[in-house]
Amino acid sequence: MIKLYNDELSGNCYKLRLFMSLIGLPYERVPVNFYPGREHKDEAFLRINSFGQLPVVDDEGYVLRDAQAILVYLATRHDPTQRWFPSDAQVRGRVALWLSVAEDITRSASAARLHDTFAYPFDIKACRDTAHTLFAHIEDHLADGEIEGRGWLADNTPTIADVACFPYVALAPEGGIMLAHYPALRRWIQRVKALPNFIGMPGIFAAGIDPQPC
Ligand SMILES: N[C@@H](CCC(=O)N[C@@H](CS)C(=O)NCC(=O)O)C(=O)O
Repeated sequence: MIKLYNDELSGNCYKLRLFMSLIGLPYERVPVNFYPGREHKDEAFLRINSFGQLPVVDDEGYVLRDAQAILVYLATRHDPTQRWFPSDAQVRGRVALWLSVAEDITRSASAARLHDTFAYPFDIKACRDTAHTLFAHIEDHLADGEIEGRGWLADNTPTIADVACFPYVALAPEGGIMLAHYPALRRWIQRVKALPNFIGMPGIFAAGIDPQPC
């Protein structure tokens, strides 16, 4: 069975928990305490991932790090429908583009959350400014898509691009990045939450039970 080296509060680990839930893939969680334990920097974990970062998966001895890379692997190897990473060349190109944007979101919106929730010494203004620049682009893209009849980032149906970008957009208010000015982005969040087998995480609630809609 697939092992996921996991912290429940990590949005990058959640990307994979969410995706494996969406495709109904069983897995086992190996807890790694990110904060305050810093177990991702322990010698034992550095032997698994010398970058000292979560998440990592181990699929019967095939060890892979990086949430985006892992999404590509899981969708290719374990999704019998092949819907989440379609083989069409142009769709794949767009998925790759949004996987790259997901990494930019991690570097900005996730960093702002780490600053505000765990006191990480990041330049909070720069993190928030970069996140807002990205969110404004995504807002335009999604609003255009709605006019064209496309509700998802890379295609007419959800792909791993949506899964990769979703967590740190939805968690952005925890880093002081409010979503009030991004209505299309908020509608997309609700569409993701309405997917069959959607699961949440601390700070991301299933559709209809948000205590504080953003
Ligand atoms: N590109 C990596 C980034 C992973 C990442 O930043 N993980 C965080 C936890 S959510 C981490 O381990 N940070 C520790 C560090 O970067 O030293 C991915 O997408 O998986």
